Amino acid sequence: MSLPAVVPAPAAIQPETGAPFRLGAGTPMTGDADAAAALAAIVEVRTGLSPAGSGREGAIELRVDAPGGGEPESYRIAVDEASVVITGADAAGLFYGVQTLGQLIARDGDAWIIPAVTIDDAPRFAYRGVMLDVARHFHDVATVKGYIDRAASLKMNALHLHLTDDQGWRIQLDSRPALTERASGTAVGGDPGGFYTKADYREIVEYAASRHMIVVPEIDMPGHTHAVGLAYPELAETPVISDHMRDIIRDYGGDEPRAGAPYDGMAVGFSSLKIHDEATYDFVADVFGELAAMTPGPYLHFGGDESLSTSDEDFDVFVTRASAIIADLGKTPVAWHEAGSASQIADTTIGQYWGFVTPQEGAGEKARRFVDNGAQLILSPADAIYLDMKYPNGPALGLTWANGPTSVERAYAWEPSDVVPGVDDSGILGVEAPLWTETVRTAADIDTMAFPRIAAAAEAAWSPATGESDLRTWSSFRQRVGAMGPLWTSMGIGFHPSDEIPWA
Ligand code: TNX
Repeated sequence: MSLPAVVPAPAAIQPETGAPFRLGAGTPMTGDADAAAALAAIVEVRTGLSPAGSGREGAIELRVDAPGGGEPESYRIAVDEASVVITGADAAGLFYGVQTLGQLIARDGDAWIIPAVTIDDAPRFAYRGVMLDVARHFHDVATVKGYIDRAASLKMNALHLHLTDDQGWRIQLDSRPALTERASGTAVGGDPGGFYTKADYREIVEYAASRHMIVVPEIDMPGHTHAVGLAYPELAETPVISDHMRDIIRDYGGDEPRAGAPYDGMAVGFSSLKIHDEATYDFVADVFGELAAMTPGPYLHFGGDESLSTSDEDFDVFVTRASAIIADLGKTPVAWHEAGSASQIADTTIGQYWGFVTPQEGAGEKARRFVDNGAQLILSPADAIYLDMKYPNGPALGLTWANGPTSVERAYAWEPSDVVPGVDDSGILGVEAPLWTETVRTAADIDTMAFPRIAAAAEAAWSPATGESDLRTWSSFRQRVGAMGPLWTSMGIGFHPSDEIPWA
């Protein structure tokens, strides 16, 4: 009996000997109404069978049930000829069981079946994220909802929105209206900008919650803040044009940044908020105070990456104060790993590691500081799961700085507990795949860059550690991902048809 393909690999999967369950028009679904609606939508998209049809051939039962105290987000699936039973330990677990069941649906001649199988599954890490950069190019609410659906189908539970950068400010705030009035109109390459109204943001948060995802808003500081200066010039230092910047401008084109003018290039590291001015911290408090009230999830991300024109001493001062402001709001601060260099960062701050799978130039030490403080890390190793890196033999889209091009195999073949020396599972909150959008303009571009590599990140985040499951090998993964082709196509996902994958 061959093992049905599931991505990310489940903790335990056992093929059974009996006949498969036959899916018919109108197969009754009983139990949890939300889960039944989610499953009906997947069945309909995958098979064309409408759950409202007639003709009954067995039954699907969906329920939340954990009298024995199942792990959060865990589920069990039992399929035989007569029935399909999905039991979630909680609503999220039931939702993930539904996602798995959607992957199990297979063709059998003219019919649709679900093979007889037993699956017991639970996540390895609590935080499983994707990041979308809506600052370099703005992506509208419909596109974000589509990305939420895609990520949730792979059991991701966090959407990190990179809401601000040098090129634009994308979230409307009542306390600081000039940000979107004066700093949201442009994007990289002279493309149009855009921003989310507070109602748009609420809509995204609610849609994400309906797919068991939290939203993690990022306001990047103290660098990556040229757009702030368009709205509030008094808060911003004059752009610093280093030799490094001139190199980047030469490689990627674009003009040098100028104070008071929108920046539409791709260089980084030239902007900084004023560090020794109390007005800056009034601004930080206004921005995060308003975001805290709009964001039910526990995390507020304050960036802290690539502040190349802020001195080390000033960076230290800023990180200390910004992290304290967020902690005082009752939220958990998150920062890119550079902030780990600060002497007094709030000790609850989660670090997001974006160095390489093998840390270079002190990145591992900075990252470990968050764990030494008693907090944890989110791992986003750039040479593995930066979804904005070019593919080998792929489309022109994407960058290459992180050892790119990045193959699907390289996105897959790394183990979270081997990245930062001295940090094992207890110090790892989870895994997140960022998608920066300097070259990524449309929803179709997002699909191409994300799929199939996003599945590698999902498996690192959800599945057992490398070596703890026969499924956690590249040869298993490429087969299982190949089997997802028809499902992804029916979901409208335009994946990159990488020649590394045996597509079904
Ligand atoms: C580095 S990774 C950045 C971003 C760029 C990205 C492009 C990180 C924390 N900062 O500003 O968009 O590279 O890959």
